[in-house]
Amino acid sequence: MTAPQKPVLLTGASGNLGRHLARSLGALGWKLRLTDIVPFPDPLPEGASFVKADLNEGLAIARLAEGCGAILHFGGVSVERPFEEVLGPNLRGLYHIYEAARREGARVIFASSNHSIGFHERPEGNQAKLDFDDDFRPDGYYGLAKAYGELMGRMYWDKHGVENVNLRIGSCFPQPIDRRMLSTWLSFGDLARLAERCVLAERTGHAVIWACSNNPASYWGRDHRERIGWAPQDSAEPFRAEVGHITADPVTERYQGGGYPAMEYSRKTPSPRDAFSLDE
Ligand code: 15L
Repeated sequence: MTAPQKPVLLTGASGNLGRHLARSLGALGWKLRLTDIVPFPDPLPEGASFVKADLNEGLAIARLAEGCGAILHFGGVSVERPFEEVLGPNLRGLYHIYEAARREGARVIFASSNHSIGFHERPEGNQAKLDFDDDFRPDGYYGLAKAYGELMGRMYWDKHGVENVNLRIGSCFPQPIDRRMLSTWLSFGDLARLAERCVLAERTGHAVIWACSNNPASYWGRDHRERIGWAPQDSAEPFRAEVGHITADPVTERYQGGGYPAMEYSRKTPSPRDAFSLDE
């Protein structure tokens, strides 16, 4: 079992994914510094500490990151919310994370989301899958903040050499619960193995990973998984018979982001497949 030499900071530790990572990485003997704006609800894994902190507070984040070799940034608002609620934790908070990483020479592993590209249409038949370097098409303020986070990673890599891996997480739940998740599902096991590789990989540079399991119905293609040394082991396919239903909403069913593009949607007709074309 390999553990990183320096402590690893995990933000959003009290959230669903954070709790799972704390348990899995703690069990590997990693020295974890956990933080969240709400108390950690579980018994602390051996070797872990918890400090309550607000991502809006730069000094608190800087102190938490002291001596860390990597930051698993899973904190912030995790669903679509009004702009003002996203602004502090997801935009200013991210700046605090990257400034701390720059000072420490730490790598950032950023929990981005499929909602940074959620307005891409779902590929049908033999239509091309989406690659890591296709355009962002955020499907709301939350997805927009994730795209901003990925671009912040690119800027800190270009300007300061801060390494970062951006995980475009699909749907990380105990099991897929609707048809879309046959494409987007990420198992907890695959997430933990991915986080482990992101921290332990020798070099990452600025990288983007489609964080979904080995789903035959995936919408997503090329990314940097080989550089990280990660291959998903689970698949949504065995759940197909259990998740038959599709929604009645054409906007939800058209786009990769599912229900998010449909929130507050006010167009009369869909935007063109190519974002820069005129309406068809
Ligand atoms: C996300 O980014 C959310 O955090 C999660 O709650 C799900 O909505 C997921 O995306 C998804 O797209 O299924």
